[in-house]
Amino acid sequence: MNKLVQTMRWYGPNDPVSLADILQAGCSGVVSALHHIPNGKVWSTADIQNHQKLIRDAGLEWSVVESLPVHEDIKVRKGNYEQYIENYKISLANLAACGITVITYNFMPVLDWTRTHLDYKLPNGAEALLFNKAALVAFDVFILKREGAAGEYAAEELERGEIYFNELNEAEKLKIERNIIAGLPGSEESFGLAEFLNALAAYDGIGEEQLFANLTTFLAEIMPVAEANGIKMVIHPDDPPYAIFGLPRIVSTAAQLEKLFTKVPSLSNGLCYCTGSLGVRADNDLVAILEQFKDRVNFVHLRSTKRNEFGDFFEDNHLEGDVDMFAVVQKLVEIQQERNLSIPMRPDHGHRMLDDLKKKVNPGYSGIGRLKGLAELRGLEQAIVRMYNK
Ligand code: DNO
Repeated sequence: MNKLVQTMRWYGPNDPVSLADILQAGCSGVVSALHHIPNGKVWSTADIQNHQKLIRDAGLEWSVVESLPVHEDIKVRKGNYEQYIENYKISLANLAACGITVITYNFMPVLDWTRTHLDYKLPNGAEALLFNKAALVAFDVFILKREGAAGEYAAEELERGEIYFNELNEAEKLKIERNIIAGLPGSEESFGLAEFLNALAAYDGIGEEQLFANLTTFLAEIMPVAEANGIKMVIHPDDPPYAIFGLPRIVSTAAQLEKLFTKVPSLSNGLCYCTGSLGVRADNDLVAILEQFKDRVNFVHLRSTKRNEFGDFFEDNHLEGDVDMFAVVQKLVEIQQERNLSIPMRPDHGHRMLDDLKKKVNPGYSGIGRLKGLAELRGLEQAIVRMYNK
């Protein structure tokens, strides 16, 4: 039976988790990117091949690109966007020439994924990533002092944000600021307060409809290159899956995905199905989303979050939290048989635990926590496959 291709994200030679570690974790591939190349520049065949060789020499395959970043100029369709789109097409063709055809990207304005706390202590002493709504409001309204921010929150949210802010000392304020805007691993951008306000201002006058138009125009432009080269573009959902900082969000719900795939129906327009991002919303039915878009799911991030009534969520154990991981993996097992292929999967994030508590780690990407997540997911899939084979 077809089974998920087990991979881990590798940030390149400076990643504290080595390729040898990833191999020992039982992976056959890695998910990686050329992080040293500035956003918008071409990924040359030589650069791709060098990176690919490092991975192959370690006994692994470069299974998926995560991410080929979309320059902000493309998202707002201003400035040098035409050049950046041309460069994007060349990078795609170069990747395909090297045999790499699953390409992850996102269309989140300004910030890639966002968390307020990177060291949320769990009862067992391990640390998880947390999104605390009150901390976000505190930052937005009282630290960043974004114009109009206060008016965008409900009275209770604002009150909780203010209480939260009043209890912070200067060091804590700075830490929250850094966590939110200095750039989490994988984000290609990093901001200070003034720069961040400027970046937000680039979206003045750009609402959901305009951003959607910019995404679908971009896709229409690159689809011929993707199709000609057998490439599957996979869009990563918004994380968190709702508007923050007054910015438009267009990849958060099943309805938005439906709209996207209706507008650009090519099967090269695919989805990076991320349970951790989509699962933050109680109104996202994860199994139904998989079923609905099964022909387009060409990469999978498996992770679970636990939300509360205030809009906070933390990253739970992979098989716990709000995501029904059994049901998700069961559906994935079925889809892989139907489509007769194996879909690359990575355990998305993991707790900082055991020896990793004493080491420098990329938040969310410590070796041991991801190893634990991967091992649990692998066992879950194997058990389901055995049930089908009975
Ligand atoms: C976070 C990741 C994201 C993701 C990008 C894809 O852990 O899931 O950074 O790679 O949004 O473009």
